[in-house]
Amino acid sequence: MRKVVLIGTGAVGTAYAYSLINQGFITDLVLIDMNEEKARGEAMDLIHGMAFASSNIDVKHGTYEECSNADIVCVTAGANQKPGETRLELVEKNAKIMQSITQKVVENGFDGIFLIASNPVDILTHVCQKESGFEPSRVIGSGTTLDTARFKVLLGEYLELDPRNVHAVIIGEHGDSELPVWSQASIGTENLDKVLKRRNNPSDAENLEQIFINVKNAAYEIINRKGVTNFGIGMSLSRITKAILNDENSILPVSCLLDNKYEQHDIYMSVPAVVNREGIKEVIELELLDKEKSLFQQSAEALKEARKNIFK
Ligand code: 6V0
Repeated sequence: MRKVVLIGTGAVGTAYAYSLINQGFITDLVLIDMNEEKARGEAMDLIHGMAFASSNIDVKHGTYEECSNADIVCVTAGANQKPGETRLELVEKNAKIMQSITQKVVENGFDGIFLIASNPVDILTHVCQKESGFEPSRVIGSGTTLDTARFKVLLGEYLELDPRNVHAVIIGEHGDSELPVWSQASIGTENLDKVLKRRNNPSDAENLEQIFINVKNAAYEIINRKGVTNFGIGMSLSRITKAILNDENSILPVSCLLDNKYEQHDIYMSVPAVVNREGIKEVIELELLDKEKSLFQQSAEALKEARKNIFK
């Protein structure tokens, strides 16, 4: 059995559920929402798609009791950004929601891996870890998996290459203070700098900087147009879920607890980490340039400032 319990059946949760059932690597999916009828309706809708699914998945709406034998509990509940609102501005209302959800999940005997998407995801993942008392390796935030996906796609488009051949990562806060690790970016097996030297295009530096700005502002641009972002994050969450359930040892930029890594202590931020059946197997410490280190430090400071009323 590979069972996922999803808490929060809004735009993000349902995109995740839809992505999961289309990929067919789970056996059981339970939907929970404070709006029980919404969870029920979403489950009904997904169940009807089973006639066309690649494998039979037991989909239903349910209660927190379903967490007792779940492999993964994914939390996508909480308020989302309104146009112009930053992720960090959601912190106080969503921290309370995260605390109460975590308590209910743990009270019901959950012993698997928490996967958190609710924003601000770095802080809320830490709230979940503290509230649950779980070892940090079993409490993972989606972090900059989505931002990194956007980065790879936009770089791939610019260089006219398959995004899967773009190896580049966004680290730090999933939000306005995130940063690209240009120094470690590679295309195929070649360092990006070498590729750029060969291209010898004087506009590259400026265009690449604009690509990062577009990545950073993607959520705002999407929300201004459609009100929410959901498909990209839904697919990012199912990618992380697959890495866990298939014991893949995949390197993904997820939000994880940094303790004596990147000169940080007791803070959840995104960096590349090895993800497998146990959760976070290893936090990878990249060799950053001084400039990148300083931006990472600024990102940590922004998160600490935003969480100061949450962790006193
Ligand atoms: P939405 O569509 O309003 O859905 C939220 C759902 O949560 C609703 O169905 C609510 O009824 C439910 N809910 C609220 N409180 C509770 C509770 N206490 N218990 C159970 N259910 C509850 O929001 P949307 O799905 O757009 O966003 C959900 C969260 O994901 C927000 O915090 C977003 O900011 C965040 N996102 C995170 C992303 C990431 O990359 N990590 C990306 C996009 C959005």
